[in-house]
Amino acid sequence: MTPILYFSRNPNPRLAVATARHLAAPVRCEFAAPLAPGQADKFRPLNPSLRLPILVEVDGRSLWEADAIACRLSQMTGSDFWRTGAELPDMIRWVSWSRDNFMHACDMVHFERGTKQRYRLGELDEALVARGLARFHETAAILDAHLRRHDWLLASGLSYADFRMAVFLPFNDVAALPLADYPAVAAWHERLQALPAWADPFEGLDAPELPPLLL
Ligand SMILES: N[C@@H](CCC(=O)N[C@@H](CS)C(=O)NCC(=O)O)C(=O)O
Repeated sequence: MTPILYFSRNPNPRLAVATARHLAAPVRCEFAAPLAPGQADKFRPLNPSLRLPILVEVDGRSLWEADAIACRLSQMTGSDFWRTGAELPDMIRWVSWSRDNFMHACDMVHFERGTKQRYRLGELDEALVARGLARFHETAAILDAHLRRHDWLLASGLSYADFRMAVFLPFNDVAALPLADYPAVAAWHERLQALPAWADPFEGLDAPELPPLLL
């Protein structure tokens, strides 16, 4: 028996699959669509919010939230990708900051230009895009200042905090965030893209493409 990591190609499940593959974690990645008709009965006991990623352990216990799953995958593989020692507070600082700041700003814009258009969730709201872009500029400036002095968020090197912070950047063909205005952020994302698990976490997996954008 092998733990199962349920995923789709959307940002948070992509993050979990990238983490699993970066760590060579002993999990089987299985495509899922808990919000699709007829799927709720199977997935509600695994995650009551019907969102991905979900990790189901061999004893049947399930864990949801990409951050919690990344922590578990690091435990499973004995990796310090999720730090356990002196740098743990610093890692949590960046994970936490990203959720309310840089990642949140990216999410606001990506939701309008990407998710809403893929899943027919309503018309693009330019006022929300403008608010997201304003937040992006505020927070990218802070991130850029840090990354001008460091290759990765933590002093000792790559960690899960980098993956979490960058979760929406592989979707920038759609979100069109002005990354080039922040050269250190752009260079940091280039470094991430050089990691095969980040560049193409779905390689070899059976995973339908995301629905096309509404034109
Ligand atoms: N806070 C959750 C967010 C989970 C979430 O919103 N997942 C979205 C994708 S980003 C989802 O399940 N969408 C439906 C799907 O992909 O089928 C996490 O970090 O894992």
